[in-house]
Amino acid sequence: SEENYLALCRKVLVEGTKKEDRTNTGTLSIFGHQMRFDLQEGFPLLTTKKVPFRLIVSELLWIMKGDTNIRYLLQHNNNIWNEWAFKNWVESDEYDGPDMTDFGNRSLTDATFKEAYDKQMDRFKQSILEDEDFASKFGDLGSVYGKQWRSWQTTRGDMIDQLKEVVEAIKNNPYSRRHIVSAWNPEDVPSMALPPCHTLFQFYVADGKLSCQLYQRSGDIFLGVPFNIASYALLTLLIANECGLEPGEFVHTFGDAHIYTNHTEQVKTQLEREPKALPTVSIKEGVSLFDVELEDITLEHYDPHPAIKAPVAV
Ligand code: THF
Repeated sequence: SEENYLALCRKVLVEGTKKEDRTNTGTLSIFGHQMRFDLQEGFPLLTTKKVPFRLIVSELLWIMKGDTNIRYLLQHNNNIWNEWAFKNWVESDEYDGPDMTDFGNRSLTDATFKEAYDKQMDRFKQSILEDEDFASKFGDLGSVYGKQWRSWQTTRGDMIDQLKEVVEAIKNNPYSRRHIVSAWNPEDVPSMALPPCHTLFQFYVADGKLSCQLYQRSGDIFLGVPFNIASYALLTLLIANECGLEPGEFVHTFGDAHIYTNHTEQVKTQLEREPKALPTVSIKEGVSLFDVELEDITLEHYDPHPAIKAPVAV
């Protein structure tokens, strides 16, 4: 239940080690943790702050389509991957605006810079949406989840559609212990801006129920993890639906689980709140996993506490 998430927050605030990180923000961090969510109890979208469910759905559908270009996300008003594509552009020869080095940190501390950054980011988004060539050049994030899940490149030169294969295997050989999808491709990692945080996941069938376990190498507890729980819970619902199974549990296993130091006040605010009843998610009758669209997925009875804003570390 949501209590598992709140317990993780408390644990990291109390026991976490101060640790420098790639983004120079600083974190409180622990290594190795596991949470379980029974999907029969309701849909695990946090209620102690409002989590924007439509962004979770559009991101998951984007990945499931095998898309790696932020254009689809922008068309659905989803800005969560913008910074990564923006980085490609401002570091390229084609970029002609003011210097954007270390834009993530500078836009937090320097108001004048923030204005310039916002202007360039708006220009970037506009170009991605309006200019197809620009989008294919700078909107593509490379070998991220969509690529690894749907078209893993083999050394033989062909592709593996891991998502399709795992669904077929769950249907044909449900009790197999090999229902694995890996996003971690050691050959691609050195050239990636952000190597996959969701390294690998596995499905498990027992008593007519489908469970899923994710190994997350690195988890941004305040901003990313609420998205990640809901995203893999939704994926489990969609695959269970496709395979004629009931949803079982989502098991969330972590490597480095951390709270960014500029999120600690927000976490404390959230911990003062009382969790409410979990919402439910319904999927339109008869829709197949590979054709599902945003409007086929409905969130019901979601009555969260207000959103809590926090800056994302880049
Ligand atoms: N980088 C970092 N530092 N943390 C992450 O969680 C993360 N992700 C993805 C890629 N890089 C990451 C992107 N996922 C938000 C949520 C998920 C993200 C990125 C950003 C976010 O800012 N959420 C806000 C709402 C945003 C909005 O409304 O537009 C929130 O309050 O929840 C790991 O998946």
